[in-house]
Amino acid sequence: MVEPLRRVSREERERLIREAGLNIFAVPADSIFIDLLTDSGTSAMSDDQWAGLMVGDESYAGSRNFFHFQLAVREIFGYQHVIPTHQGRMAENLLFSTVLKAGDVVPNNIHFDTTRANVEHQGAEAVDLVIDEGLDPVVEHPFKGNLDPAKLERLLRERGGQRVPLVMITVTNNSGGGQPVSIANVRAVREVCRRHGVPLIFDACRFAENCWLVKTREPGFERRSVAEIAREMFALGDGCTMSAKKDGLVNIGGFVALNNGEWAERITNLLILIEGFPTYGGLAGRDLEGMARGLHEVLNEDYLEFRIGQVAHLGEMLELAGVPIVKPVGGHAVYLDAKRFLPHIPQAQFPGQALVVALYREFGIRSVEVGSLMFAHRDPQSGETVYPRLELVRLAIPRRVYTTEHMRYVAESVIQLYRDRERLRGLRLTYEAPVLRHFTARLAELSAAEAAGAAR
Ligand code: P71
Repeated sequence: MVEPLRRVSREERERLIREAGLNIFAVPADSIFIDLLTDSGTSAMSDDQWAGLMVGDESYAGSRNFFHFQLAVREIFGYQHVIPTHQGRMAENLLFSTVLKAGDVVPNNIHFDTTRANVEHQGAEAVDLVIDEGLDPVVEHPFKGNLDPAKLERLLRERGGQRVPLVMITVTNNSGGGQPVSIANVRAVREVCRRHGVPLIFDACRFAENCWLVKTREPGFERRSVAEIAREMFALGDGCTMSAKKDGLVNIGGFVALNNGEWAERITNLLILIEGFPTYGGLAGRDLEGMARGLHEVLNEDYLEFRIGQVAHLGEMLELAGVPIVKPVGGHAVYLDAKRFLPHIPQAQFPGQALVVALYREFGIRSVEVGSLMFAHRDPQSGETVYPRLELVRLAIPRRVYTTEHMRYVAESVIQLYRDRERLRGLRLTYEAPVLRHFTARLAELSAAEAAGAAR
């Protein structure tokens, strides 16, 4: 199947982004030339997956596609109880509303935005414990997604009064630059969890990409298949949540998989109340078939080599031209370091979002901010705004969609923007929602005088 790309004039893009309140989520997709907003749900399905849709069994209960899906998850992840959901955040919501209470603490390498929001929605605290290298865009380390076992040990000791019902590890670590977690690190975290009697749950969105990076970067895994590495990794944990819109290679779908039968039973009861019957979980039978096939396909190593290579190639083109990016390049995206790209714009003026706006206005490319618009928040004690360490712009590459030629266009555009960077100005918010504000925020560009005044 071939999809046409539409070129939109600069005047039209200028008008569209202004009408969108400088929020790229509000620009219609038809008016975007290269869409790197996300790799979530945007991948192209294979011939085999499309064929699978044709054998969808839309029975309310006991659809054959559910059993295919259940078998695939059990084979790949090794967990006994498999609960389908329509996407990842529903898996998170079901898990957290079942096992968390107000005042609990949930550690993670770095919580993704929906994960953090779902933890906080239960009145619990989301704590990020990535290794220090993971918060430095420049330092080279093969596994910058690793969760620091010493920080975890300290947290589990010092928060004696508070419950820690589970520890999470996000593979790959999306908010920290799509960085992988090593098997050695999972083992170390597992050991801390075991000593404290706390279950370990993976956020498995990009598990195949993580396991490919283990195969190519972690000593001792060169000759192991990605499927074997995945089995080894998941055997170290007690369950996972998954948005299959990433490494499930589908446009919609997700699941919770667990070994704990008591948790699974409580989640299933809640699933029936808010999502659907346990053998479809908010999806059509054909969607379950697409996931069953996609979860196996994503482990194909020729595919993974091309996929990770394409992302790395975009990174290399940018790096050669001196554009500041997060190093090393991770699994699903190249992340621009907005702090170094736009040093003249302070974090309070959303340099990442200014870059997102300019990439669309000048070149028709859609990216997403992962920085102060997504993560800055007011400290409840001091009332001061706390800014995230990393101020990034993510160029996420949909799976099996774009060619090298498209990547070259993206690289040339970003390089040109980097040369013209001094012309970019900071932004201010004109509207924000109380949670997950980046999806619906509206902003305005500061005038030259305002920018100078605010920076002072
Ligand atoms: C991504 C997304 C989806 C998204 C989020 C915010 C803005 C634009 C797009 C979703 C994730 C994720 C991780 C590690 C859970 C979810 C939720 N990521 N964990 O990266 O990356 O999954 O979207 O299926 O509900 O663009 P869901």
